[in-house]
Amino acid sequence: MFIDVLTLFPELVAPVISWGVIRRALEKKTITIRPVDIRDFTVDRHRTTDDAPYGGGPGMVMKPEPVVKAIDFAKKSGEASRIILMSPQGHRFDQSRARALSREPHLIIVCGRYEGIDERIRSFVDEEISIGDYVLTGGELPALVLIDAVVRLIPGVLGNEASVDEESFSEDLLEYPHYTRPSVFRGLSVPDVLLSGHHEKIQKWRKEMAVERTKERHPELYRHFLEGKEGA
Ligand code: 4GT
Repeated sequence: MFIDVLTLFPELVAPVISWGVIRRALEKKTITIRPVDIRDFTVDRHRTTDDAPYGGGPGMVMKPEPVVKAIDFAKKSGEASRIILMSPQGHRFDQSRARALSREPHLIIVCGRYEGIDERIRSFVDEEISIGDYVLTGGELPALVLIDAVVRLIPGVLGNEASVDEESFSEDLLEYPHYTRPSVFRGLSVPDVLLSGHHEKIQKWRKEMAVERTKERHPELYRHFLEGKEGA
């Protein structure tokens, strides 16, 4: 997968992609991430990317021309591109969106700053995505959240390719509880079943815990899980 990140702060991207699972995916060439500096697509002497809002009011608005030129540049990589605008007004990002995007050959992710980008940018993107109902100073952190969630789903990126079965049960549920050594830590014991070596009992317990937690802590996700089971 090729991922272009269009931003006024390309140097914000590197620190996040330079570590762990994402770095290894880059090294293996499973993915390529290219920060694209929107400022490189300005034509005036001052390399201007923003301007005052029509109608007045506080703050500055990103001009559409440099952003659209940066999109046109990114599209030239050849592959069919999916162009995503990170924005608090977008559809809420979730695991099923991450799963769908993980099958795309080329993502172009547009990050805004200031009060946002000129409204007409929306004619040049395929979808608008929000990572949650809060406002940040730029779209870069949301873009990195999206990239992290998407990249780990690309086959070969995580070492432990879980079985299709395990995946389908865990997808719409919260994780079951995890434990490692020691078996007693400050008086707190690991549940006996996990020490039993009885694989089927362990699987059953984990699934029950996952379902129970989801029901208690995330009713909306739990409803989604029940609906999925009805469909199957
Ligand atoms: C929040 C999100 C996002 C921002 C989100 C335009 C200028 C938007 C700053 C940008 N805040 N972008 N994508 N919740 N801020 O996803």
